[in-house]
Amino acid sequence: MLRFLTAGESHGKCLMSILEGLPSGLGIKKEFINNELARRQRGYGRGGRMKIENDSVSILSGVRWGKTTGSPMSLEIKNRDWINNHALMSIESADQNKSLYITKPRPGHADLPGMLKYDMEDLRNIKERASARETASRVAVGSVCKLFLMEFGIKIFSYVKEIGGIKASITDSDLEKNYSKIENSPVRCLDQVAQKKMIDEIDKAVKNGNTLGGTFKVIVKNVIPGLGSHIQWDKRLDSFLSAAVMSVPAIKGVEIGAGFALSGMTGSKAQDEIFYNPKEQRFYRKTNFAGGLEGGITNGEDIVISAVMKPIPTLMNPLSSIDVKTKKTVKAEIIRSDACAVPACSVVAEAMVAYVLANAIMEKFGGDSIREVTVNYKNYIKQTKNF
Ligand code: EPS
Repeated sequence: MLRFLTAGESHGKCLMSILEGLPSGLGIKKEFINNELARRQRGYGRGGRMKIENDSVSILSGVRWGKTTGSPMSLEIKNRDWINNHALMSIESADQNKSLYITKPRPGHADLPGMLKYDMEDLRNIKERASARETASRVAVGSVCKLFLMEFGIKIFSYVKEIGGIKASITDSDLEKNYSKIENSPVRCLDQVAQKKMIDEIDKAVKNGNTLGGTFKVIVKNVIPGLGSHIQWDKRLDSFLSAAVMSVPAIKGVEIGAGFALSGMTGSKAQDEIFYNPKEQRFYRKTNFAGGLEGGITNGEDIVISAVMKPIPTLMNPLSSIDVKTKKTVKAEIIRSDACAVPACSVVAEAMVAYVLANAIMEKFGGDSIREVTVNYKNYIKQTKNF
């Protein structure tokens, strides 16, 4: 079993993560992790923070001479902005300064429920951890999981479908061929007309002190059939994938395959008929409404997940709130943030999906070294071909 934890505040010294359960012998390339971190930092509509940070990972344990040792990996990402905030973020009680408290919670953020739950008068204690800055750690962990998945030919892609009501018209065919264009798009969108409109919409939101959300899709290719299981509720892989994507800040909905559109289809239209390719000795489908999952088990088709990110709740033109100190109606705190982070969010979702799939592979094939896992994996592939 894999597991990971993250620690760190948005403006603390650093972000930390520990990833445990990877087999030994997996090649780790720091440049790959850093490239994934850079992908997360990009996107039109990001705020001032991304000009300060240049995220890069330090691997503090679990890797020796370029390969995992099987012991927990710890990954550190420094917060460059800590230097501007170290007094505010001090761990010393002598540095406490009540005049620096911020007390006007932003509707939609973790501020108010977090203050009530943790009995905090200063919402900084909540916002520092609730900040989407934490997702840099997840991308670091997810990129290690991606390296693991690559050993089995599994690749993860993502793109933006909609921002602020502007829908892109794109199909998933030729995704790999077109991927460099998606990667180079400031909104991770292949549809040039929609891209221009999305950018205009983001500009408009910035001008009005507003924010925008949107939807994105994560697609996983070269997945084998048989990950996850129907036999128990807590073994269904689609539930883990949904939970992992839902755990990304600001996500309010997740769909697998055709998702909510299935409600309007008849049973005969909504399923993916089964075919067999004797040359490749494998079953396949011509459609993928199921998004690669049937009964909580991968069926060998691409895993397709869509999600909606709500507009970021930190507004430069803030909504009404209550000052928790005075109980008077006020405008919510104005705190530096992003106007739109949907493109970044899709990269974070990729990382979460990578983690869940790496875990599913480890669960099915076990093993303490990459050699052992690979042998088990190959035997299973042989078994499915001789089925
Ligand atoms: C983010 C860092 C944050 C925000 C944003 C994402 O930095 P700062 O708070 O210093 O501006 O830009 O966070 C949020 C959208 C949020 O709701 O907290 C990052 O690294 O992705």
